[in-house]
Amino acid sequence: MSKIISIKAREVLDSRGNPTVEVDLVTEQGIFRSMTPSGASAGQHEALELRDKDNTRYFGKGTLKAVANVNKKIAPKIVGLDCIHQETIDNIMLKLDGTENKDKFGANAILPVSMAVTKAGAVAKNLPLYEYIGVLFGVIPHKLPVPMCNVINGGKHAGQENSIQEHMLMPTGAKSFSEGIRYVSESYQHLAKLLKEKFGAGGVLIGDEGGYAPPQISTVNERLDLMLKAVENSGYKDLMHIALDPASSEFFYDGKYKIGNKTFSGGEMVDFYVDLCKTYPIISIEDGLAEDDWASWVELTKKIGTEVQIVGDDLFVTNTKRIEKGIKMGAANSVLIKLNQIGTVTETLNAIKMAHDQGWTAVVSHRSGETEDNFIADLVVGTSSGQIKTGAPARSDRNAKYNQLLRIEEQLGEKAEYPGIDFRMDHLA
Ligand code: 2PG
Ligand code: MG
Repeated sequence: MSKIISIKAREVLDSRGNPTVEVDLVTEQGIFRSMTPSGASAGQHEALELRDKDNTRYFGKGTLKAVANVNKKIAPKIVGLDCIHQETIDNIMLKLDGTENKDKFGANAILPVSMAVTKAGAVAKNLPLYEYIGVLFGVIPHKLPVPMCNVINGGKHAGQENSIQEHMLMPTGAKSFSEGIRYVSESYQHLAKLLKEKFGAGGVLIGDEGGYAPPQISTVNERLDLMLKAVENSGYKDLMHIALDPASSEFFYDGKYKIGNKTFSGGEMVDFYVDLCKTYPIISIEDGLAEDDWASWVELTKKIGTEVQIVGDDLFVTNTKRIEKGIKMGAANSVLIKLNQIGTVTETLNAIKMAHDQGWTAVVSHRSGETEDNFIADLVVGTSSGQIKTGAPARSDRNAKYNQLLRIEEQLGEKAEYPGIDFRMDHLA
């Protein structure tokens, strides 16, 4: 038995300086701490993030209600249980909440408890966290992910309107995770050099996810040209691909998409991506279409889904009901995975399973508002998902995850595998 002795939540700050919920869960084996991240370009169908709405504190974004829900309502029902029963504990919290969207407690109250239970369970079983997640998920983990590193930030993460949100490098030609993250880091430094030469110090403003957010350029072509130049200057030409997350629900108004001062119908948006993929080595597009524009998703997947990974984030919100619908319609071929979109570890694992069972990929992701909690690094290895997006290789809220992956790679030693360019093919291996 590894009984949960106590659970205590408190309000702490995330990477944007907004309040979030931290939980300390105590067993005889120690204190297990987890924190909830928070999105800016959040999907409308996500589980509820409970905010106090008391405008005298943190502009109404306080999390004292969520904290109280953990301390007063969740903890009394969970303390005394054995932490190795992840699914049972998650189900108890779901039942106590009793709503479809975690409206009563808030996903930001439920999730840190759920993650802390997983961390305690791993220690109770004397396993590293990724291996324990592997046990819960049903794989023997040895696969490191190909990182998607957001080196140019746009959209809401950079204070820009009607612009593509994330421009990411994927080191597909590297031989290992550590080599890949080095390629990206060196390219990121070269990119800073190019931006400084072009625009001076104002060119290297940083966005929410640690990437540059140069206000002087706004078109996706200019951004991608600079990224490719930086990659070339680093000596990694042909060893990197590009992934995009336009987060297009943010520039979708009354059935039309607006980028800069150009307006696109769903069909025109699809053609825009088809053309862009002809010009640049793009291998993954997330949220190219808006969260309820299912028909355009189907069209994009039909047109380029064989060559390009089509990832649903706001579309699926890590929710098996929406993923199931997407699978039936052929609306994508990949699911973005964010724990706090759904609110428990068990439901997150089920979402990944559903994707993998269909031969779809799953991309484990951070939020734009992050914390020092590096749980997702173990999650991506523990589920053999093979891809993680967690920002630029800069800022400790982002590098906390990359650094944990470096440690896991070291621990796995000879057994560690890195899928490289085969990240879509062998995610079931
Ligand atoms: C996204 C995420 C993370 P946010 O859109 O994929 O990059 O952004 O957390 O703001 O929703
Ligand atoms: Mg997204």
